[in-house]
Amino acid sequence: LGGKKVAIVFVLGGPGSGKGTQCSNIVEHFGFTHLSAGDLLRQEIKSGSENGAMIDTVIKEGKIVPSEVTTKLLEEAITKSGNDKFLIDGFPRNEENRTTFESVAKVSPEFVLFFDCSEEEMERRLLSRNQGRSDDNIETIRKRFKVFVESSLPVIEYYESKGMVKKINAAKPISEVFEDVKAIFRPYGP
Ligand code: UP5
Ligand code: MG
Repeated sequence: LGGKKVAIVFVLGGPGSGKGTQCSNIVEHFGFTHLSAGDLLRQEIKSGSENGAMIDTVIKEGKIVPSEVTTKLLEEAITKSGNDKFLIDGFPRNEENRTTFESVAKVSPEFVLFFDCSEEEMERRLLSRNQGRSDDNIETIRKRFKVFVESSLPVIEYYESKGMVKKINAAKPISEVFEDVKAIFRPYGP
């Protein structure tokens, strides 16, 4: 990050657990900059970059984009930003994402916010979202759940073993989840 000193919170949880929704709330109240890895990748597709077609295919399959691609997008966004506190939403999604980011950014997160929610509830939310996402269909949703359990949960377990995870019950209504989130962020707020 070119020597830039930053505070990072990784916001993790299954597809549809409410990461994006709660990150918007945190930004409003606590002055963080929200970087959704998924949004950055979708922007790459739209911009017609050389990786766009590959990213599009990977997302439709519910798989994980190569670490160096996502890490570079995050690094650029952090460097460009005038802020020094970031919510990184939906990344790292596997152990390779984690180690790649660590070695490039040379920073470990303040903590990991983990939104815990049942697949049944997440599926309901994703199927009623209606924002035209290419991965919000039942076939891709099932693949996303499988990848989450097999590849992303181990990352959360890694941070858990270091005592760095703050787990939130994300199955409650949005405002109730945010009450629990606020209690965690209060020490970091303005
Ligand atoms: N909603 C939210 N909270 C609710 C609540 N408490 N009660 C009732 N409804 C609630 O919420 C989803 C929907 O639920 C919304 O309609 C919301 O109103 C409602 P949202 O806040 O959007 O949930 P979020 O967890 O952000 O769900 P999202 O679908 O974005 O999660 P994913 O992790 O699946 O998606 P992401 O964009 O991070 O990644 C997409 C794909 O990109 C991945 O599958 C992967 O292929 C690729 N990717 C990578 O390869 N690498 C990366 O590092 C990141 C992504
Ligand atoms: Mg999201």
